[in-house]
Amino acid sequence: MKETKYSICGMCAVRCPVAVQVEDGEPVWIEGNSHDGGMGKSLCAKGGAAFAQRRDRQRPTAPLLRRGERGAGEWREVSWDEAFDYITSRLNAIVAEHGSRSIMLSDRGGPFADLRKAFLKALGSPNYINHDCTCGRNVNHSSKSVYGLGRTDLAYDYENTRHIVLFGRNITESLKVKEVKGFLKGIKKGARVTYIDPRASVTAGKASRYWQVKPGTDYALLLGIAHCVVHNGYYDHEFVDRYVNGLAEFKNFLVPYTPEWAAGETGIAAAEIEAFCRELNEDRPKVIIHPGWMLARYRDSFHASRIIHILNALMGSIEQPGGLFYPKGPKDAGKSGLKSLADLVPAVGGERADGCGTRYPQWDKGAGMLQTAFEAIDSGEPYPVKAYFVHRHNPFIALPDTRAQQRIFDKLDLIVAVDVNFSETAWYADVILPESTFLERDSILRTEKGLKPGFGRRQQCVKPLHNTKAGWEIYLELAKRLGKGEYFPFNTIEDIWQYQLQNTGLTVADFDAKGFVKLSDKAIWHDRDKLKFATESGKIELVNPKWETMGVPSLPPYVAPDGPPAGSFRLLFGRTGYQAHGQHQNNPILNDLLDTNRLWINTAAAGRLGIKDGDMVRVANGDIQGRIAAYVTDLIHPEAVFMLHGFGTDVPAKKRSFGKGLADQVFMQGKLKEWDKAGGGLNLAESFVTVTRA
Ligand SMILES: Nc1nc2c(c(=O)[nH]1)N[C@H]1C(S)=C(S)[C@@H](COP(=O)(O)OP(=O)(O)OC[C@H]3O[C@@H](n4cnc5c(=O)[nH]c(N)nc54)[C@H](O)[C@@H]3O)O[C@H]1N2
Ligand SMILES: Nc1nc2c(c(=O)[nH]1)N[C@H]1C(S)=C(S)[C@@H](COP(=O)(O)OP(=O)(O)OC[C@H]3O[C@@H](n4cnc5c(=O)[nH]c(N)nc54)[C@H](O)[C@@H]3O)O[C@H]1N2
Ligand code: SF4
Ligand SMILES: [Mo]
Repeated sequence: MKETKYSICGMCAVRCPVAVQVEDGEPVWIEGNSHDGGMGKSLCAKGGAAFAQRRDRQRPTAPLLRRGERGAGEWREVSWDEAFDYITSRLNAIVAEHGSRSIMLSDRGGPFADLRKAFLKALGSPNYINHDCTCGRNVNHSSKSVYGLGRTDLAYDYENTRHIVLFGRNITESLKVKEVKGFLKGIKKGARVTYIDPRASVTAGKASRYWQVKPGTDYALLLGIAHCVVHNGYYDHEFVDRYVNGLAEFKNFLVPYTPEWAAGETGIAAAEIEAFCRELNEDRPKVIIHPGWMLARYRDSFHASRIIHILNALMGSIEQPGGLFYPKGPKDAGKSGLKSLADLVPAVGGERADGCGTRYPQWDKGAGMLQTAFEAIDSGEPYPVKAYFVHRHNPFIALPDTRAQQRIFDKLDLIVAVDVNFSETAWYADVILPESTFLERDSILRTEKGLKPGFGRRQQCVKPLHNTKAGWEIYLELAKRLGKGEYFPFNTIEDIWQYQLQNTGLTVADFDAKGFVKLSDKAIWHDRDKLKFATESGKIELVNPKWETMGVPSLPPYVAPDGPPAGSFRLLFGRTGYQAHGQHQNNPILNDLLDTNRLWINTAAAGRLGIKDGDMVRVANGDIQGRIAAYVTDLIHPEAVFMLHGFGTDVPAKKRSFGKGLADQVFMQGKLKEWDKAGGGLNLAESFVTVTRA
């Protein structure tokens, strides 16, 4: 018998809606869930490789307990019962000695994190942290300082826009299926695209204007653009008069930052900057200037991003078709939201180990900050952290300087990794709990914000092939064994779903037809005359007094980045459409498409070093070095070299990818301790390497 099951892809953190055809208990076809118009039947290459992930045996297929030294890769397969017993007894001992706050959990954030937050809260720890210190933290915090809203509280209407401006937002490769489709539709309808990146990615190939900016100078470029916009009055005067605070101060601050000045810093000609600004003036308010996602990787990224948030406001593009809009939630549709699992558990007070809200008053407590939590593990201050759950997170490659991390992890008494793969971090853990692949598991329901808000369901499409469990089963069982079962009165996923739906008037069966439920038939737009922002003034704050009192200046002067030392290059990195970080390099299908990375190096720079396209080169930073093939090209700025992230694994169990290509993060020595002081994002792009012929 053939049936179609609607679910949510898990091959990357975008989590697209999918339709899976199942025949006699086996998955036979997967495509986008076409009930979702933006998605259609499209899927990316990674989603298409989901069945191969399920079948792959080079991944943990049963709970594993470490036998040898940490990282030695000697494991003993155990029953779930034994794994749970081991974790419970270790945790009980740790809590008895160090208190419940000594437990920490980090994960990949997102719509299913509620359960893990509830779990940790039930254990009495405030130390839940997500992955965002190396992802969108600077962009998020800068958005808070301008609008009082988080990064994801504004979304983009690409399809109906006139101009899309992308600062290193490689939208066609670092992709979300629905977003890239909207982007391509926008281009088809005539939108201009300005793409700014020291490296010409695939997205540069879709752009009407490409600027090969000098790496690390976005803040200068943005100040030049803002100068031109403000001093020529190229902005939406009505919107600005109504909603924006601090324009006069901003204008004054911008005086020295002329386009001519910016040209000197960035390498982009003043006439080009001026022509671009005139276009913005023609195209507004249907303009989208993406505040960057991974733009957040330089020491001044918070401020670069902050200017982008400000420019969007100056364009008047907020809550505007063809511009930015508020993704609406259930409340905006006059409906109740899903009940939170974390609300079942009493609040946990006290200082967080990572210092968010205390040592770092400006940083969001909800997401935490992993590198300062690592400092706490290292120093035992403000209190000891001894047990670490790593759920769907791979800090050894997501954060820089793996060696420095290992030294810190050695101070932990217990490391539990919940993963579908042998991640580099799981390989160093004490226990690996294998989660079932997304095709094989249910998850808690999620809220889907948007112009038409709704709820979505990931459901089990097929049974697990191996001795694996769903996350919800793992955490409920652990909570019970740790004496916290009272908070989770559920036995099945249906029990959880019913609890989540309690106030919504919906039933679980309502998800069967399409996999999601919409709470509004038509797009919801707020009245543009009555917009509210979550800052203290209720306005968009070009100068934010609250952030200033927390030690973050709104408009700091520009400081040029350090150039590479003689003979060195700035190490840049990024993604390909075939891979999600370091997750799928060993996936049989995706490995077949691309099994290694190469080092992009500028033609002239390579010529000086006697390096030809395809030559093996040696890349080094201090005592860290490795060999990789060179890709000699004009498509990268002469000051930088570039490699795809996620390759070069040192986990031998991943036989297809082991040792292939180079890992960028190992070259970022010392960078675990260097971050944007305002926003907290780690300075991933502030490392230099030497390159020589091998
Ligand atoms: N040097 C360098 N560092 C970077 C980046 C970079 O480009 N270069 N990118 C940064 C960015 S933007 C981000 S978001 C982070 C990402 O860093 P992470 O969030 O750590 O990366 P992911 O690849 O999303 O996956 C983390 C882990 O989840 C596991 N996983 C996948 N599916 C499942 C599942 O269904 N269940 C469970 N339990 N586990 C699963 C994967 O096997 C992987 O080990 O890295 C950041 N760090
Ligand atoms: N296929 C695929 N899609 C993904 C992901 C994935 O792993 N694989 N990850 C998802 C995640 S978690 C995220 S955060 C997003 C990330 O989305 P993006 O931020 O778009 O991702 P990246 O590919 O890391 O980086 C984009 C570009 O930044 C450029 N860059 C480097 N330095 C500078 C600079 O000084 N100025 C400017 N303007 N650009 C610079 C790099 O050359 C690179 O081409 O992608 C998401 N989508
Ligand atoms: S972008 Fe691709 S891998 Fe990621 S959720 Fe969507 S289909 Fe799956
Ligand atoms: Mo990310």
